[in-house]
Amino acid sequence: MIDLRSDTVTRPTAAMRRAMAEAPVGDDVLGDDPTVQALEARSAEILGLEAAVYMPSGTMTNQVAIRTHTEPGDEIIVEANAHAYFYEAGGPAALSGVMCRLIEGERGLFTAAQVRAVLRPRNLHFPVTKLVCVENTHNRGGGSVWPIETIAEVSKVAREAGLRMHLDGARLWNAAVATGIPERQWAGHFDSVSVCFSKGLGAPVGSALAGTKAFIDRARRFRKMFGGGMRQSGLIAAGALHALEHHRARLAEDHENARHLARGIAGLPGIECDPATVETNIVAFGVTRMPASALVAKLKDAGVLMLARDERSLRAVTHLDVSRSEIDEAIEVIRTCV
Ligand code: TLP
Repeated sequence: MIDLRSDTVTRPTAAMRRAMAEAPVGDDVLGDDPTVQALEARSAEILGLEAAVYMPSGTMTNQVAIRTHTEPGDEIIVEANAHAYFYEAGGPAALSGVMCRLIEGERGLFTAAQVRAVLRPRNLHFPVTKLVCVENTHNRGGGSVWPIETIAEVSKVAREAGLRMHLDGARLWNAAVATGIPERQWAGHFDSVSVCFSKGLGAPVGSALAGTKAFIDRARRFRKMFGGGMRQSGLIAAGALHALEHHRARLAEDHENARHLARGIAGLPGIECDPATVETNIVAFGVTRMPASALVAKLKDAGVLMLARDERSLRAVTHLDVSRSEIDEAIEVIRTCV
């Protein structure tokens, strides 16, 4: 099977497994795991923020961030297709008791003017707005990358209004490689940043939430409350540390493979794909002659796995477990199926 469903499907490499097997560990809830501590310190350093905390998933880092920034009854501003709103099982309502004020973005990206348009005056009728969430790269936007100037403008409007800024940077590594703008420069516009090790970086488990030391101290309490306190988690953190040092630069290969795939399927009958929109490792494309689920089933029978985004579009994600020749094979399979 050529698995293009997600970059989450990658399996640890032999070198990563060795690093995991050899990692020194301890009880992390008791503050004793040196490998988790090393991963947290390295993550904070790469992001240029004071502190970081390791968690089991990107969903947990986003939801703990929202809980840490807010109180029940508050409001957060979030894009309508953002993972934290769209794919996290109602977490903001269930776990933080907050209201979501939605902005409709363009491929997931919105403007400072759109934020300004939803700011509320202080008035006893209104919820108190606390947070603006940004996702970079944007998953449902098709791996789109924000112009850093736009983030700076959004951040300026948010700060002037006394709002905090959270970045869902599950794929911030991809944005950094695609633009040459280092992670810390993006992170500098935010109060909290979530990053994932289990997507393009290829580690088996985990994400980190970073921010000021005071913010991360408070977030640790919510991680415990949400059930994310882990014990000898150095075993999995070692995979993440290995990925941070060895798998960031190679994301450029995934981006090149994604563009290659897009060029290969653009113009096929019943496929709507604009290679110019492929900025990182996600290829989102439309299908016009059959329902997306029907194409997904045909592709699966022919040995290629992809996910339907809705009934009119699919997503293919490149990652370190698919080679250029497998992308060529996938293009041929798609050609046959359509
Ligand atoms: N995204 C997954 C699915 O949940 C859709 C995927 O296959 O792409 N933020 C962003 C931007 C994400 O894309 C994801 C995962 C998460 C957060 C959540 O990470 P996990 O799966 O670790 O909870």
